[in-house]
Amino acid sequence: MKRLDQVLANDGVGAELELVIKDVMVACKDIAYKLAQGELAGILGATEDENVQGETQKKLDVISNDLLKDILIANPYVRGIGSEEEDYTVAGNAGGKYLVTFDPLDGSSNIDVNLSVGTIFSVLEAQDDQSGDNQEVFLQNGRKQVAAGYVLYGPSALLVMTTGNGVNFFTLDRNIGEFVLTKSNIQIPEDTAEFAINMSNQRFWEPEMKQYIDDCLAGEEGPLGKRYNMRWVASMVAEVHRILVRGGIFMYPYDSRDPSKAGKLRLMYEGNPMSMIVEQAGGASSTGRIDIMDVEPKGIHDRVPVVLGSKNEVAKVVAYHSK
Ligand code: AHM
Ligand code: MG
Repeated sequence: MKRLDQVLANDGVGAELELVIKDVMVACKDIAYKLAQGELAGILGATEDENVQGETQKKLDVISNDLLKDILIANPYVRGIGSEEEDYTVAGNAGGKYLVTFDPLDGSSNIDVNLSVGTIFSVLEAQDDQSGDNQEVFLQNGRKQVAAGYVLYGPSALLVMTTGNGVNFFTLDRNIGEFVLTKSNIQIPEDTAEFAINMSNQRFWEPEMKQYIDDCLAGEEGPLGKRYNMRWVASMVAEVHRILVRGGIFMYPYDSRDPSKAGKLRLMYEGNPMSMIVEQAGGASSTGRIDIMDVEPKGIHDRVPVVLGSKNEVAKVVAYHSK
């Protein structure tokens, strides 16, 4: 079986980027081991702090953030990092070529109930010589990503990643402490009859999204002509992983609960990396109106409406928005 470093070398990934990805994995393995220990490691429960998004931080959000931040800012090739749990971007090495953004523990409402969570990361190249504590250097659209991935901490820990050459699955072999290749060249089925959305927000959606979901619920007799199934794990990493394995469509659309926010999910460390993975696996990813990776960020914590998954179903949702 091939190890992650062998696959990266085969894909022609340069030594510097490889060392950045390997450091992300050192932190992720540590997170995986801590999660597996659960209550025994004393890492469950909330802190008394809120992050910049106004969300209460879980102990494990903070621990995971510190693991990733500490190893990455010490990496000579990392100019800086941006994290869901850091108010501002943090400088690494002034000579570093790469910028890493991450959500250290996504789906964190699942931590205390022992359900799936994940780490999401995205790597960009610094385009000029500004320091990594200046967020301007990060403000590039998703097409500029040179690598994107997530680690899903489920019954097994899985790394799913792309460097622009297709999508591979790696499983953490705890006996040797390495991620080994377990599936390559992942392709998302183009059609699906399975959607994932938090239905409790329905009354806050735009009319186009309401109409699409109403038509899904109408089943065979409705305009979409098929009977849909629904899933909602409340963990984007788990939803995207299900879609990579068996197809589907995941949506966290714009809603009017807080008009200052364009959606719940964040562009630079949730929307963009997941979009790169999904597109590299033959799927599609949109705000409902434009491709997520074409959205120009204005701030490191920008939010974005997300519609991603099986290509033909995403195209239907986009068509509802252009009516
Ligand atoms: P988080 O980064 O604070 O964990 O929030 C992101 C998560 C996603 O993983 C998931 O799709 C969504 O929030 C679930 O939201 P909700 O609780 O509204 O269902
Ligand atoms: Mg998140």
